[in-house]
Order: sequence, then structure tokens, then C-alpha cells
Amino acid sequence: MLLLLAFLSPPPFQPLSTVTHPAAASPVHRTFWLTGSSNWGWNLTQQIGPQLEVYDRDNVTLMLIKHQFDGITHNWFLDFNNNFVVDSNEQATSSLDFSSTTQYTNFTFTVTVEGNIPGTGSWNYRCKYHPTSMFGVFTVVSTAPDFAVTSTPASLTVVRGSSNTSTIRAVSVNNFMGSVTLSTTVSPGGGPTAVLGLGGLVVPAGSSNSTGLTVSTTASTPTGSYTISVTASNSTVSRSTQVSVTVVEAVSQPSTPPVPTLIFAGVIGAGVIFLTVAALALARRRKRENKTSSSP
Ligand SMILES: [Cu+2]
Repeated sequence: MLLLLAFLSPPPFQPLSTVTHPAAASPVHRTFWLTGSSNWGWNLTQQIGPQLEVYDRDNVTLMLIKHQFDGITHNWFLDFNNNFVVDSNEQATSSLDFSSTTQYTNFTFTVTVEGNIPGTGSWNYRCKYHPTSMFGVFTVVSTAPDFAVTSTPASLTVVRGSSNTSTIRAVSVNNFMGSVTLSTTVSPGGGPTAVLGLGGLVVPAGSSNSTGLTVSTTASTPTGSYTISVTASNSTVSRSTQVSVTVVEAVSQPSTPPVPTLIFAGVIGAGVIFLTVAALALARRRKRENKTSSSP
């Protein structure tokens, strides 16, 4: 009875975390620990197993063991064409059969893109004997020098008749070092114009460089949404970023009439004359009062 219950509910087992997020783009030895169960999948995940992530040329070791409540033999493999069976080109990624509940079976292979792995990307790993209940995702990340392009901000609002700017940045990926040329396209046509501050950027290894993208409109540019694609390319690679542009109607503001300089000068002049006359009149009156009071 107890044994039956153990099969009906997942056994008290803590799934091992086997996901790695590789930081270095150089070959690394990575070890993943996987416990197989035909009923509960890899590491008792029940559905999709742990995601395994590696870089091209990494040395990968799988530590494979059978779960204690599982009575069947397993075998780990990469199913590149997703047909649930080990094909000839998948043999190199197929482990030995394992059925021990106490001793790990050690399977080591070196990931080589276009060698034993068809390319960078993701594939399902499976158990050769239980391919539908025991599977997960195996991801191979490229180590090839590359670059990315970003736009900050990625969306701009431009008031009709004015302009706005975004910063375009080319970023080194996997230690890429070199120069890239920049180009822009605006769609649909007939909208704003896009002008880059520089026609190309030098990208230092492990760093980035940027230039400004000025998006200009005239009073007659149709309002609406536009997409500006900025493409950075060298002889082998092209990477793009998009800037969403919304051209809006200029908000009509209440016009403030200009104050003519003449009126302004006239008012000041009149004030000066008034004050002068008033001061003279006051002085004359004081003099007269003084005369009156001083007479015997
Ligand atoms: Cu299996």
C-alpha cells in the first residue's frame, strides 16, 4: 500500500537545479546532475526537465542516476530532429544505459557546433527509452565574435515641424572588435527623415560606441506612426535596431501679441517726463512756502 502511494504522488525528493547561465565565452567544463524517472521525468520535474545551457566548445559532463522508485533503464541523448529516436548523427550525444540508483553514470562530451552539434540553438534532450515522458531543453550558445545594436529611446514622438533624437549604440558581443557601417531606412516612405551623426562606429572589444539619430519633420510631414530601422554591418554580419516614431500635430498655442518697442519706449518716456514735472512743481511750492514762513 505504501509503495503504491509512493508511485501515485511524487516521492519526497528535491530536484537538483542544473541550469547554468554561462558568463564566460570560452570553453568551460560544465557538469549537470540528472536523476531519471520514467514516471516523473528528469529530476522529478514531471513535465519538461531542467534547461541545460552551454557554450560552443564547452566540455559537458552529465552525471546520470536512476531514481530510487524507478525500475527501468534510461539513456540520455540529444534529439536534433525531434523524432524521439537516436539517429546515427545523434549517437555521439547518447550516454551509456544507466540503471543504478546509487552510482552515477558519468557521460562526458565536448560540444562542437557543426561537429557533433548541428549549430547554435536549442534541442530537446530525451531518454532513449522514455522519449515522451523524459525530456528537456539543451541550449548551445554561440561564442563567435558578434555585435548588437541598440536605440535609446526606442520610441520617439516628434511634433510636426520639429525634430527629436535617439542614441544608436553598437555593442561588442563575444569580444568583437572592429568597425561597422551604419545605415537607416524609414517606413512607410514620405515621413520623417532620419540622419545619423556618424556613418560608422568603431566598436572596441568588450565595449561599445554610439552616435545620434536625428529624426526631423516639416510642417507638412503626415502625422502617424513610422519605423526607422538602423542597421550596423561589417563584411560578414548585419544587426539592426528599430526606432518607433510617432509624428503628432503641433499643439496650437494662444498667440501673444508682440509689444512694439515704440509703445514701450513711449510709456517710459511719458513716465520720466511726468516725474520730472512733478518734482519741479514740488520744489517750487516748497520755495514759496519757505518765503511765506520766513517773512516777518
Ligand atoms: Cu528512461
